[in-house]
Amino acid sequence: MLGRVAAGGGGVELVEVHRFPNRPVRVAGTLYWDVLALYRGVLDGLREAGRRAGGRLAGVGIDSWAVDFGLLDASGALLGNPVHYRDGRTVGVAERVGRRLAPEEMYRATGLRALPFNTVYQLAAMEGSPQLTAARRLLLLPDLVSYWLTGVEGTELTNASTTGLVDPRTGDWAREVAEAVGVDLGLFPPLRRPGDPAGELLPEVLSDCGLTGPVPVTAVGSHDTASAVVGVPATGDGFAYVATGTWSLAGLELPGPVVSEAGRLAGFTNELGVDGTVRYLRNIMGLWLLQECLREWAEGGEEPALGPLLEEAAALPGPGPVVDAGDGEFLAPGGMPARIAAACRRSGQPEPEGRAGMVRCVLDSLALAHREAVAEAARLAGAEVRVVHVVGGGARNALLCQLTADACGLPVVAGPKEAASLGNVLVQARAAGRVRGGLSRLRSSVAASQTLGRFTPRGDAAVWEAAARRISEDGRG
Ligand code: LFR
Repeated sequence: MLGRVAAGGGGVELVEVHRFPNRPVRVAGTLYWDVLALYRGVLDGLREAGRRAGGRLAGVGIDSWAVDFGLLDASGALLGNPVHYRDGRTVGVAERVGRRLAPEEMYRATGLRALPFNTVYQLAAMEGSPQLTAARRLLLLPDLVSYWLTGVEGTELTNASTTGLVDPRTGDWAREVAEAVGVDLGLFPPLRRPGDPAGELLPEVLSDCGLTGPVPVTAVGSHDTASAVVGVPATGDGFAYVATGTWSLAGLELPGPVVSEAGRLAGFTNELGVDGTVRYLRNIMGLWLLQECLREWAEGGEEPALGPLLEEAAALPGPGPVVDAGDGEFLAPGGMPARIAAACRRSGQPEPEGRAGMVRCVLDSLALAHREAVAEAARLAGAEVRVVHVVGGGARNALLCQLTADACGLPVVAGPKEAASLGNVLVQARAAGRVRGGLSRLRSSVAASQTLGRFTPRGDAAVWEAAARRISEDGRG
């Protein structure tokens, strides 16, 4: 993404200059990220951005999904392909780690929900492996890309807060947790915060990409969700957000963590945001459920068109059968329509009918999960919510936005789709002195320059309460 920020921060513009596929690869039973293909995509993108900007870029910021990492040896060489957080290596690991440090204590120290793929569990799954034994450095994915581009190592804090090794109150490592679970914190380079300098593009990168130096790299909210929440175009407080893409991350921005046993049991996490904020949210499976259905329905490598399916789904009465879209049983890839149908049967509901019925079931289930997350976050944090902002790829899905408004019984503001890139660019622009002020200032530039959709709740919220009851005896994982 090439961003342009008007001096004074009046407007922010984004142009997509390059898009590349992110295709994980299964090798000998392990699901890996193809990290060099991703890095090549980054270089191609920088080259194209430079071409359109006359060879000069004022800065670069990097964000990606969280928790995953590369391990380096003493010479700085990557020791293996980073493993995908959806890989099965962490199955049962949280329970094993829980015998060393009780889950209640771990939550009290980190405020982080025990999702199976948290970095701390991935490291525990690797305990004693030759790779971990040889490792001298651990770089989270955006930090790894940053290291390759600049030669400078660092651990960006918002992403570090998803490792399960950070105390959200201090913004520093939770040393007693690391010690109890046997993680060597010396693997992590020093922490840096969004806005901190993170080096300059290396000469070889400049020449490979046809750029004129120096090009500074700035730490941003390198966790995509941290950047996406910066890009929420809220014009006041009292807002909840749903960052929807492969995941739906639904919750509140708070001035500090809420670490309570009730929150732990309800599956809420405290992730660190830009400017010392906390995202109090729940991970919901998100459009992954739909992506996996489409992948399953592909014929000759061709997925069915989503547009007509959404139209048909919108015409169905709803909410129909629903599943718990927060349930970890949907984490792994493969066989999604059958798994969703089985979950409907288990809770005594009919199976969704046909492909449109399945699409509707996924969207009803997501809307329901958004409703529950927003309402429970507000209750647990003692906050009031007057509007829900849907940002990320799902903001383009009008049916999802409308159902979310209906289920929440609140107005939904939809967009921008590229909230994470906007948040990334604005934090860079502020570090460079082009924009001044806090998050509300950055958000007003987004609100002023992006086209947003608005959805008013329809119908009776009681139908959503009834839908919630249909799956509540399943329990929340
Ligand atoms: C969204 C996201 C979520 C995180 C998940 C795994 O892209 O970053 O916030 O829980 O991916 O890293």
